[in-house]
Amino acid sequence: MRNRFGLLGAAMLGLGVASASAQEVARVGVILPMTGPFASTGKQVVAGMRLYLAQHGDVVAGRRIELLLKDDGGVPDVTKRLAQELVINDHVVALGGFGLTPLALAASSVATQAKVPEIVMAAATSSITEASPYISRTSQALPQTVAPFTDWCIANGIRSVVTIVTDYGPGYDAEKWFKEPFEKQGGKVVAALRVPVANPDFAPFLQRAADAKPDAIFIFVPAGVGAVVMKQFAERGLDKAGVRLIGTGDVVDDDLLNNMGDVTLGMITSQHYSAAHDSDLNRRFVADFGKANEGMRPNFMGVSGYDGMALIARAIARTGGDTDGTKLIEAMKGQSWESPRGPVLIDPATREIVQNDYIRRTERRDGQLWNIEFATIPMVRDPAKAGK
Ligand code: VNL
Repeated sequence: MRNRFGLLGAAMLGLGVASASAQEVARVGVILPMTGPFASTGKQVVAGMRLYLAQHGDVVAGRRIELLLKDDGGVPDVTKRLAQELVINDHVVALGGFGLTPLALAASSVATQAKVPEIVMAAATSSITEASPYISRTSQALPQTVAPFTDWCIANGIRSVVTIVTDYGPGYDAEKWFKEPFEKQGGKVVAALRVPVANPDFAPFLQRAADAKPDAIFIFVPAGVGAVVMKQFAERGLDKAGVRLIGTGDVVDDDLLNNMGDVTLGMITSQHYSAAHDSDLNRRFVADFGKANEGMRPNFMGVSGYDGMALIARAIARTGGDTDGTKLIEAMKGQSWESPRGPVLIDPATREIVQNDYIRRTERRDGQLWNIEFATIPMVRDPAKAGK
């Protein structure tokens, strides 16, 4: 008996040592709102990250990637504390997630001081990547989505617009990057309305906008909020009254779109990802994402989590398994690959994602609602950083 245990013990010890040296763990700290009003974003991003590892394997250059998921509930002070704990106690090699702009900004000083890459996979205010030289992004910068859309509006006879945005960073970006290029091309923003972040009631804003009788109402709200907008738009009878609503894809995000109903039919939006994107890679992404998540459809947050994980894995591969934070962020610069959204590139100068913008129309196909891409503006750089 003794002998057998002795042998077994030695064998286990031997195995343990061998696997530890062959595959050292590289932990990635993932901080997301998994509870509260933005939980849909947290759920999407982490599902995307996990799917990437499931499809590609979790060992890269001899490092086994392990995700440590933390819920910040959407509270910036909590995000910062969790980032500190993950860096100091868990020795994470990178931080990922960041569901909202204030949350991404809250962690930026931790990334800078600890020299640990912070990969933003949801938040979209342009200035975020300028908050730390250790920040890169796989979601979007709002101006990337909005500025090209104004060209489409002008080309399609829209001349007067009321903008409605959520009253914080990405909303200000959307408002500004609609107004400036639109007016430069002869359009006019006749009113710019801002709706509170917490418990928003869109009805009075939609009514005010409609009363101004613009050619269209342009709207930005963060992911997870669009269903309320569309419900209140329909309740006021504004769709039946012929009021034209256009916006960023955040309003008709794929996670919620199918339950929004016919009010969305024909809506034109601009964004970098639709689950209906026509590529083999995307069809496989959507199918595998659904299989792993009880039929959930990926939205632009899901694909950003997937690509955020891709970026971290590609950087570890490029350094040959060296997880020094400064080497990792360097190794992220200039990376390019095919994403389920289309081609993407990490701009080496700004660490910002460069990607296609698509103009889409919401349509019913086979009984389901989809955002069908019908025009592509290729490889858009964040115009807010041009010439900086
Ligand atoms: C932000 C921007 C958040 C766009 C979003 O969804 C979004 C942000 C939560 O920067 O806070 O769709």
